[in-house]
Amino acid sequence: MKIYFCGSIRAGRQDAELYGRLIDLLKQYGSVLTEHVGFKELEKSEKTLTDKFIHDRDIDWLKECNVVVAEVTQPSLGVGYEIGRAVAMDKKILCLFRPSPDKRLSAMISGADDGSNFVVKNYQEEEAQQIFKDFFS
Ligand code: 6IA
Repeated sequence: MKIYFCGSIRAGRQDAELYGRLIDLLKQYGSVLTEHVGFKELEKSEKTLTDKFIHDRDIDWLKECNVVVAEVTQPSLGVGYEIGRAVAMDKKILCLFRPSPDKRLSAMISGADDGSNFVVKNYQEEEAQQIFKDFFS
């Protein structure tokens, strides 16, 4: 099982540590191709890569993966783009959103939920383990 994890990078790193913990949970189910999304020091390790290299490498990984898991609470153009490309590739997709009074998920994500191939879950972090268990079973 190859898992492509999406989370905000240039759109803001406030959830980076949470991404790291979710990636650790996901490793029980397969290999996570995009583990760097949860690295706190990402800016340093990826600094020498061109944007074209990052884009083309990520699209190759997206083609290669079996499932996409996206943390969508912090809105990110890159994550939205990856989800759209993944839909076009017929990938199975799980989007995770932490509701709060000041955040509303885009209708283009919440409205894409079809209950099977594209699943959107409102969650709190402690529920992630059970959500992954259900999604991967
Ligand atoms: O628009 P954003 O930057 O928030 O897009 C984030 C999403 O795009 C993530 O899910 C990643 O899969 C992908 N992505 C964007 N930038 C990178 C990157 N390096 N390395 C890998 N994946 C990326 C940027 C490094 C830079 C801050 C020095």
